[in-house]
Order: sequence, then structure tokens, then C-alpha cells
Amino acid sequence: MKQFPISPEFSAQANITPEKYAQIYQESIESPESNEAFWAKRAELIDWIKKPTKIKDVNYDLDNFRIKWYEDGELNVSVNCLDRHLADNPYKPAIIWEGDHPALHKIISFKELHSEVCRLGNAMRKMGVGKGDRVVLYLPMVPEAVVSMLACARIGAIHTVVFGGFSAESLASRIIDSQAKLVITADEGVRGGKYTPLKTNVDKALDVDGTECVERVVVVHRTGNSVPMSGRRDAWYHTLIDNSNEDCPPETMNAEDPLFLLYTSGSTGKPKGVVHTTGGYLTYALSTFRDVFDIKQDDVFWCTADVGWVTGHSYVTYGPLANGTTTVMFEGVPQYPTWARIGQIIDKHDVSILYTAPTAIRAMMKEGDAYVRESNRESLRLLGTVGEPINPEAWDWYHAVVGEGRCPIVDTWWQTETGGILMAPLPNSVDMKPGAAMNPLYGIKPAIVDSEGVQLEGCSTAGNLIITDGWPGQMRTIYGDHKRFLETYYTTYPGSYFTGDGAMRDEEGHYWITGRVDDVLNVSGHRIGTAEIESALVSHPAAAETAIVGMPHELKGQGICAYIILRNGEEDNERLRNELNRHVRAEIGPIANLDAMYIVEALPKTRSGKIMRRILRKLAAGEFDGLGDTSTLADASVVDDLINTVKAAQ
Ligand code: 6R9
Repeated sequence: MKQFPISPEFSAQANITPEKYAQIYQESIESPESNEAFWAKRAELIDWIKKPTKIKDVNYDLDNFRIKWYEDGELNVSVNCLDRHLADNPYKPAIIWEGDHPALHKIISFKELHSEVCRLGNAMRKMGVGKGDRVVLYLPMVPEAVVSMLACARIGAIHTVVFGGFSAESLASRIIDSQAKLVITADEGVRGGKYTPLKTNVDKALDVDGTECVERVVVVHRTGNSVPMSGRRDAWYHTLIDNSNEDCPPETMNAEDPLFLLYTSGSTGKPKGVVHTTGGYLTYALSTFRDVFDIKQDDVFWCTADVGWVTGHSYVTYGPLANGTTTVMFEGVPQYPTWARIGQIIDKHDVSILYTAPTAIRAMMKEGDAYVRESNRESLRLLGTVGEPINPEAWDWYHAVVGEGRCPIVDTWWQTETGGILMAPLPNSVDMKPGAAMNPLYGIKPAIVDSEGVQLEGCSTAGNLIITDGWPGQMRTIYGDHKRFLETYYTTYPGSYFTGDGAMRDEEGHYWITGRVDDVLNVSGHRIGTAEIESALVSHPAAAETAIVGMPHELKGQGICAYIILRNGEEDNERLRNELNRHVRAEIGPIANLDAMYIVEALPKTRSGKIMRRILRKLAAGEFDGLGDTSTLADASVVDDLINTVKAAQ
């Protein structure tokens, strides 16, 4: 197996050594006492209003289920991200914002960020928003997004960021589920020179029944194009900032008070509101940020994720800022104005650590090396990936071309639910293997189980991935649906957290994530549930029944493949296909693009009526042989018809 050693120049400056990692890891998991001691020490990275005396109370036994971390501690997250850096580093850049257009950038110091957060906090308080109220943020990648998150944290409001690429319908369902009081949005978003009508989408969402909970809408002036403002409900962000003062006493929060909700897709039903807390989440985001990215005082850290995803929460906002690290925020896309943009931004702002998704790496790689070579990238010392498994070719290219062979790559595995990274090759702890998340972080206890739940010991084994103990960043519940939380994560393998991922442990004991084992797709690193797409599709009058499966996709990792049975009288033609695709994109958002569509007469169902997705997945991947056992199908001839349809189209 190909292995890459850490370059000598990186090794010489690294925070840890292989021995140090092994020793700290061992201590962190050795016994319940040493585990608790480890997490108590980690909590010292936080400025507490009241230091916790109770560290951990985790019990996955369903009769007595509890997850509590630092439960008697009190703190304020915005104070940890801002105020505590003001004495020593007031003028250090907190955010380097790079606009969609290359001529546009802004540098915001910790002092300036603090001032704006306090002003917005005061304005929100004046609007009647306070501790425990939910605030939906539907914003582009502008500094105001981070300001809004921190302003919520300052006054104890719970933010829920909705990705700006989601549709008005998706936004409405999140507003309804969270019963938000306030929405913060922008007139328009700009990405790759294209404008998204965010405010108009908010207006549409607020026409939907059930969204009456929203009392006010705050609008960031981004493009200046005119948008309708409704007199009593809507207010301009800049007017509020101008009219507020910067003395905003932070709300004292209990460690277990929620910090944010973030909606993510599961294998069934509507997206669920993952609840993260104040003390545990912040401790975990901050400490994993330091460990995984080998952080130094003068690092310029660039995570390309949108704040609409968990990666943007933990590693654009909370991890870096709580640590006092400069975070780069990019509004645009890698190909605008040209594919040289990522390299140009690295040079322009002296980025030292780049953290991005395999899908972006593949897209850049496809365009050839010349674009990247337009930049010198001398400032870079470490690279990271997240969101999906990285294929070895993309890894090699990222390492050799983007990182010039000198920068290690941390392949970080984690989930919205986990709050922060759970596995990664900590830099300088181990030689890297392209495509492997390698090792658990401190305090994390992974295990691989078979379908019966039996733990598979030793090396060279594969199965489903579970985590057998708790960690401070873990989710506490699904907002408004604790039962679903327990069912989804804690009943499949009693006593453990079920990740929904498959994994392999190789002959040296290193972990490789093999992908979802449930009905969740990972398209360009974004999670989408097949059930969500199916329900969007059948809400179109022409579609009678559908089945969605993932299929291999060169750039996106996974693409969306739809099998559709049309209603009687509907005719299969190009126009209808386009219309169905448009419909799904409008219902969910442009990420839900149907990459392949097969109009079929019937779906392969078992006698009990379950769709045999395994067959549909194989056909979508162009595999027509070895379809496995089809004896439980109600009508096996369906498969031959499907093969003919798919073959004809591929
Ligand atoms: C952080 C994030 C979570 C799912 C997860 C897994 C996949 C994430 C990965 C990875 C292989 C990695 N995933 N990182 N697979 N290697 N380094 O992406 O959260 O959007 O909730 O997605 O993404 O399948 O279960 P989220």
C-alpha cells in the first residue's frame, strides 16, 4: 500500500510526534477516570464564567439515556471567540473576507468584529429576541453571517443557518420546524457572478402557512439591487448596526444550553434539526481545530465550506475564532473568474492551511495543473479534506500539485451530528495513506460491527462504524423529536452511537471510511436523503412513483439517479424530463440535480412491497451482471425490463 511520510520541513515544526499522539490517545481512553481527566483538561481551553465541576455524564442505555458535558459550567461563546482576544490581539485579523469578485476583500480585526457583534446583539435584543429564541440565518458567505452567528451566541439565541442555495420551500420547512422569531438574510447572494434572490425567497417562505412565528426580518445590503421591504416587518442590517451601541453584556449560558440547530438529511423523512450545545460543542470545536490543523499563532486558516454546513460552523467560525486564529471566508466559487482563483487567494492572503472538499479538488484537477501553477502557494504548510471519501488520484494531485509535495494532508472524517472531527491522521503522528481517515482523535473510541452488532476485533476487517463512548461535541437531540434521535442513532447497536457509515480497518489498524450504509446520498460532499428527493419528485403531478439511488459521478463523487413511473397518460419526452428536474431543484435547491433519469414501467419490489434498491444502484452504476439474489422479488421480470431501459439510455 502506498504511504506518504511527512516532509522533514513539516515534521520539524509540528506540534506533536507519533509517540506523543500514541501516549495522549492511550491516556484519553484508558479508563473512565483518565477519559474524564482528559476532557477536564480540554475544557481549560475555554474561558468559563463558572468552571464546571462535573465533566461527563454519558449513558447510552435507553432506559436511562443521558448525554451531558460540563453540566454545571457557565460560559458565553461569543466572549470566547472575541472578548478574550481583545487584550492581547485587538488588531489581529479575525476574518479575511474575499468577495466573489477578485477586486473585493475586507479584513476585519477581532476588535471590529467584537464591536459589530455587540451592536447586532443589542439590536436583536431591542427586537425582543432573547435567550432560547430561534433565529434563522439565510445568508451568503459574507462577514455578516459570522457576525449574526456570534450575535445570537452573545444574547443566548439559538441560530439555525440555512444554506443560501436552498429553496424558499426548504427554508420555510426549517422556519416552521424551528419556530424562529427572526430571519436574517441579504438582498441577494453573489457566487460566480450570479445572483441569488435571497430576500425574495424569504418573502416566499414567509407566505407559507406555519411561518407566522417570524416577527421580524433583517436584511443585509449586499448587492444593492432593489428588493421589496415590508415596513413593519423588515429592517436593514446596516441601519440597525448604525443605531446600536457596542456595549452588549453577554448572556450567561449553561454549558448544556443549545448553541445552534443545524438541519441535515437522514435516511427517512424530513431533514432533522441537529442540536448542539454551548460548552461541549465549543470545547470540542476548539480543541479539534488545534489538534488536527497543527495550529500556530500566525496561521491564516482557510476552510472553503459555506457556513450553511456544519464544517462552516466548526471550522470557519467557532474553532478558529475561539482559538484566536485568522479565518478566511470566501464568497465565490473555485472557477470564477478562472480556475486559478483558489491559488490566487492563497497567495493574496498568505493562507497557511487550506481545508476543502474532494469534489472541489477533482474539479480543479480536471482543468489541469496550469491554473494552480499560476500561483506560488509558498505560504501553504498543511492541507485538509472533508465531506466524502477522497479517491487516491485526487489525493495525489492535491498533495503533489497544490501542496508541492511538502504539505501533509489531513483527511478528516466527521458528521453534522458529531460537531467536530472524529478521525484524521493528526499531522506528524503517522505516515499518510491516500483515502484513509487513519486514526481516531483523542478520546474517541470507534469500533466496527457486523450486521448483528458483533464487534469485529483486530485488523483487516470491515463493517458498520460505531462510536462506543461519548465526546463533548456530540449532538444532544433532534430538535422537537427526541424519540427519533434515539431511534436513529442509539437503537441499531445498543450502547453505541451508530454513524450510518461503513468502515474498514486495514492490516495496520488504520481506518478507511467506505461511505454511507443508509439511504443518504453524498453529492459533492453534501448530504441529501433519497426520501427527500422522492417526496419532492412525486409532488409533481406527472410522477406516480419514484425511487432515488446514488450513482458514481466523476466530479460529484456521487450523483443522483431517479427511476420514475409516470402517471397514466403522461408522455416521456425531453420537455417533461427537464420539467421534473426543474421541479426537484425548485423544491429542494440546485444541489438536488437529477444526474440520470430512467422512466420505467415498474420498480423491483419484494413481496412485502419494499423497493430493492441494491438492484437499482447496480444498474445505475452500469453493472448488469451479478445482481444478487432476486428470489424475494414479487415479479422478477421487472428486472429484465429495467436492464433494457437502462442499457438503452446509457
Ligand atoms: C462534516 C460533514 C457526513 C457524512 C459522513 C460520511 C461523509 C465526511 C468524510 C466522509 C469519508 C471523510 N464524510 N467526511 N467520508 N471521508 N473524510 O461532511 O458532515 O454533511 O453531516 O456529512 O459525510 O459519509 O457520514 P455531513
